[in-house]
Order: sequence, then structure tokens, then C-alpha cells
Amino acid sequence: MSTGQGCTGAAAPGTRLDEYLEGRFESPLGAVVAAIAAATALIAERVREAPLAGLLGETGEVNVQGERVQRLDDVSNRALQQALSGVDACAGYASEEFEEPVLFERAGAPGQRVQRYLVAADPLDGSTNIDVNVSIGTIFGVWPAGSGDAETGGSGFVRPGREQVAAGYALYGPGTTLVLTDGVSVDGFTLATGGAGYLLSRPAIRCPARGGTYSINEGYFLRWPDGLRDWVRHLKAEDPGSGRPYSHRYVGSLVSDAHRSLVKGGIFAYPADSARPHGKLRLGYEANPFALVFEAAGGAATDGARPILDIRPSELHQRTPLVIGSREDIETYAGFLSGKESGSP
Ligand code: P6P
Repeated sequence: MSTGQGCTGAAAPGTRLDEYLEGRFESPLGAVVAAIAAATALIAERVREAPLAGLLGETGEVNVQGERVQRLDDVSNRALQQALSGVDACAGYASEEFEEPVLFERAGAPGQRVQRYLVAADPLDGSTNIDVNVSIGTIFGVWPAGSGDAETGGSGFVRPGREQVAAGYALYGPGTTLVLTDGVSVDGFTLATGGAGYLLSRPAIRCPARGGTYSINEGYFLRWPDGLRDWVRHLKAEDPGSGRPYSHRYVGSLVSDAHRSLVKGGIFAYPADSARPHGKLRLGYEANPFALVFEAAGGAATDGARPILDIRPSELHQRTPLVIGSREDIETYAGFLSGKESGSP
């Protein structure tokens, strides 16, 4: 996997994002990441002011997923598209909100080889939570664009997640957090007030080997296979020696539940079930970016059986079961799902 340039030394807390990017990514890729970060800062502002700016509610449209589009989904999607269209190094943008990717016209001298990049994003994940003031987020992955049209057209986006050269997410919560990875390490930033932009606040994030929380929508318990039900019963059993019972945490916003699992350890699962045989979350711009983040932080990301980053997609908006978190917790999960484990008394 070709990743960013890697860094010559860990940046100090308080480092400005633009300074950090110079040391982490070669300039064209750094310019793409900077544009994404700038768009998330604008989205954070729109999210904060939404109730007062008439930005709550629906646009009346239905997106390619068959979901009713929230006004803030549209605002966030346009903010990313606008920011990326202004960066020569970005060749195209795929979004949960668009059926097909948007390809940007880029001049280039004949024979001139310019490395450009493709960005796939869920511009505002969890937006149904915004009108009850629950944290939501933006998720993105960055792929190197190939030379031919085929590489920048739809097929350029439909590739294994291990080919991403950068990925991350913004979390619009009590503060605005930006988490970035080049596939090698993971760093967290906080959006400062007063115009200073993003400052490094949590360098070199590592996901603990095992946590104490599990995050899954237990409302679907009756739709689950027996192995999954046994896994949850296992976590609820009284066994202080193994840190059980685990606490249950479920925000219903992927970015919130994933970020907690990354920083504190534990596991988030949105599995396949009898109503959703392929799961709900999208491989291209939800699972893949988080998978790059979690693997770089020493965690794991699977569909319950295999690494998310190794899945060879067949179409841009395909769904996948997603299990992310602490490596040991995911091993336990996989054991129950495969039937190798049936639960201790
Ligand atoms: P459910 C939000 O709608 C979302 O796409 C993710 O952010 C979240 O993890 C999931 O769906 C929640 O889905 O079925 O539990 O409401």
C-alpha cells in the first residue's frame, strides 16, 4: 500500500494543520487534504447554526440510497464539492449523495504527468441526529487517480480500500475534531475558535488492544444469527477477571461510535442481519476510511470475517457489514460469529 510520505518526526501538540501537512504529505496530496479540512470547518459552522439558519429538515429530494435528503446533507456535500473543485490535484469526487462521481476538468500539458487524487466521502453521516443536537460527522478517503479516464471515472473509485493514501473524518460534537491518517499513523486535531483553524490536539492515536464497551443497535437482536446473540450474551456475563460485563454505548452516529472505539478501545458493529443481508453502511466512503484509520492505529476493521481493506468492491455504493475497534475484541467477535466460540458460563 503506498501511503503518504510518512513524517520525519511526530509533530508537537498545537501544531497548525497546514504546517503538519507539509511534513506529512507531498504537496499535491497535502493540498487535497487541506481542502477537505477547510470544507469540514465550514460544515461545522453550518451544523452549529442550522436551527437558526433554517438548515434543518429535508430538501424534498431522495438520494441514490433512497434516503430523504436533509438540508444539511446537501449543504455539506456542496461544500466538499466546491472545495475540491478548486484544487488542481483533485481529479474527482464521489459522494453518498451523488449516483455517479463528479470528475473535474483538469488542464495538463501533453505528456505532463501530474499525480492527482480521487476523494470519496459521506459528507454528513448521521444527519437525522442533527435536529436533536447529537454529534454527526464527515467521512472521507483519498485514492491516487490513474492516468486514463477509466481510472478517474466511476471505476477509479471502485477499488480496495488498501489503495487509499489518506483517510479520516470530522466529528461535529462539543468540539470539532478532525482525525487524519496516511495509512501509517493517526493524528487528531481540534478546530480552534478565533480563526486559528485546526490545531494538533491528539498526536499518534493508538487503539487499545482491548476495551470495555460494545456498540451495536440491540433493537435488531431478533434479526441476528445465533453466534451474534451469543457474543452479546458473552459480553453481558459477570466475569470481572475478563472485564465483563462490558458497557453498552450506541449514539447512532457512526463517526461518534467509531471515534470512541478508536480512542478508548472497544468495538462497534453494524452487522448483516435478516433485514439487511449486506449490512447498512457503505464500503467505499464509510467502511474503507475507518478501516484505514483503525488499522493504522493498531486496531482492526472487518466485515466479520475478512479485513475491510481487502474487499474488492463491484460498485460504488455497495454496502458491507462493518466491525471496527480493538484487535482482541474483534477476534472475540469473529470467534462467536464463526461459531468457533459459544460463550463461557
Ligand atoms: P441504525 C446514521 O443513519 C448511520 O448511517 C450511521 O451513522 C449509524 O452508525 C447507523 O446509520 C445507525 O443505523 O439502523 O442503528 O439507526
